[in-house]
Amino acid sequence: MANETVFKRYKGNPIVTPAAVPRANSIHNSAIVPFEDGYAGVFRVDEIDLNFTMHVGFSKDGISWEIDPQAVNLDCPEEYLKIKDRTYDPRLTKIEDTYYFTWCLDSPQGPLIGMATTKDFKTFSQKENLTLPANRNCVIFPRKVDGKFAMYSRPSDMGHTPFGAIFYSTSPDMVHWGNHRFVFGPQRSSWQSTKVGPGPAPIEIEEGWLLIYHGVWTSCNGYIYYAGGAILDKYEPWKVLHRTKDYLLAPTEDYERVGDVPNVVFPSSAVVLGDKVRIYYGCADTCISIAEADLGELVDFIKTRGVPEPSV
Ligand code: BMA
Repeated sequence: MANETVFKRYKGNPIVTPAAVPRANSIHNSAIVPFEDGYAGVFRVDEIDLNFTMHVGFSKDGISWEIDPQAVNLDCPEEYLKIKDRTYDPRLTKIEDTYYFTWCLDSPQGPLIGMATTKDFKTFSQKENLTLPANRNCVIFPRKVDGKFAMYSRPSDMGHTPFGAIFYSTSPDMVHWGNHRFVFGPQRSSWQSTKVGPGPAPIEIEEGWLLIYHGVWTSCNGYIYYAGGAILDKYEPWKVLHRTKDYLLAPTEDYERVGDVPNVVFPSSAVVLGDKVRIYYGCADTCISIAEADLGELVDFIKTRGVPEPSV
């Protein structure tokens, strides 16, 4: 094990492996939230035909999971929206009593972001797509900002996008989105020099919004994925207040280094547990692990190990 900063890995990692779902080739970048007296999640499963599907799971402690062997069944009002292609990298945000569940859909016109809502993780009602192609990452804020729903997303291209920056958008109704604003992009000479994208939904803290994100650089052997952190202005969340120069987590463990896509830590959910924050992250596109940080230490780390803007 090497170079732990503020996040400490759980000793029992990985917590979810392909053995959890009969048809899984791999199970990784997934969405987890507190639910009733435990946790619920929507898991990305790359099945043994390499179609990518999403499966609901439940857990009492957030560590041992029961995952549905069947893919999630979305109640879809319109033939046009029906999912016929790969779905992946789900995210979840709770606003009031509703869970908003987003995913990336590999449509023939390029990747875009789909969305459904649920209250009970039994029935899911699919809504309008949140973005045009091409966009591969989207997280919804847990409350309205200045009276509007808000999201961070990462416009992309048709393939394994060699660029990527985070944008902020707002909507009065979760259907019509606008006010698209650049938030931050890659940084030269660093682990985040190729692209960055939002990870878990932003967490509201005293100083503003805490965003854990992924940053990628291109080694001579391909992409390497890291986790970083930023604090954004509470009222104008496109304004960066602080952003990590040093990564929060790097792929150093065997289960992060070896897998279908080697050298990946991909944070996709965060849960605040008292004064701690736990992240769930995909490992090498094969399994899921957790790591925890003291929330105060994490905020201090991001504030004191910052990188100057503007990014390049
Ligand atoms: C995500 C997805 C994955 C990819 C990954 C690294 O954005 O596109 O399919 O392998 O990044 O986990």
